[in-house]
Amino acid sequence: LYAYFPGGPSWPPFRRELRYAITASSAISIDKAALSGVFERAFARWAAATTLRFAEAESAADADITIGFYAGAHGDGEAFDGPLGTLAHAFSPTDGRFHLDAAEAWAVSGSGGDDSSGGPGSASVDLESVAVHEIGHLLGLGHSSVQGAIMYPTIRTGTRKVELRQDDVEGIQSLY
Ligand code: TQI
Ligand code: CA
Ligand code: ZN
Ligand code: ZN
Repeated sequence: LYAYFPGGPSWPPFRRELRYAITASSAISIDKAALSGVFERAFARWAAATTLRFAEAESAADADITIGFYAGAHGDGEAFDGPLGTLAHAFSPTDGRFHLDAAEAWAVSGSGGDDSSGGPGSASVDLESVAVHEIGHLLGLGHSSVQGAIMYPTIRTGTRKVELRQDDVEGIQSLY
């Protein structure tokens, strides 16, 4: 079953249109347009299940959610650890910070659904899959006990898992 953060924080009812900015991506080699596409698709999956709407903002000053890639220590006391291990972390509502480890071999896969057999190379990490999971955290979901759910706390490297399961949908619809 799905879970919340302690105290059940969520974005308040007057904040149903959330803006996100990709503020730090110079440490990785994916171009800005491809990155925008990945995060747009990842946010759209949660928007489709809720009354929330998401739009990309030009700068962090205009954004509710900030997304950045960082290597090692980056000022929040939660240092990244090089390839694999921790891939990313996101803070609970309404903090809005979403950080990704710049040391991962991030892969951008095409649009479409899950692909557990093929997908990107086995050493690489599918960016959209991680983004969908971390957005769940940004919106207030903790980890699910349902294997196969987006919010289940493991993913195999080299696989793409981007489609919300019933458990994810029930969890987010209880918040929004
Ligand atoms: N990052 C952990 C995660 O997002 C960080 C974390 C651990 C966490 N416990 C938490 C965040 C409790 C919020 C609440 O789960 S991770 C996966 C998954 C990670 C893990 O780098 O280990 C994904 C990032 F679920 F597959 F294991 C993305 Cl998809
Ligand atoms: Ca890492
Ligand atoms: Zn961080
Ligand atoms: Zn998680």
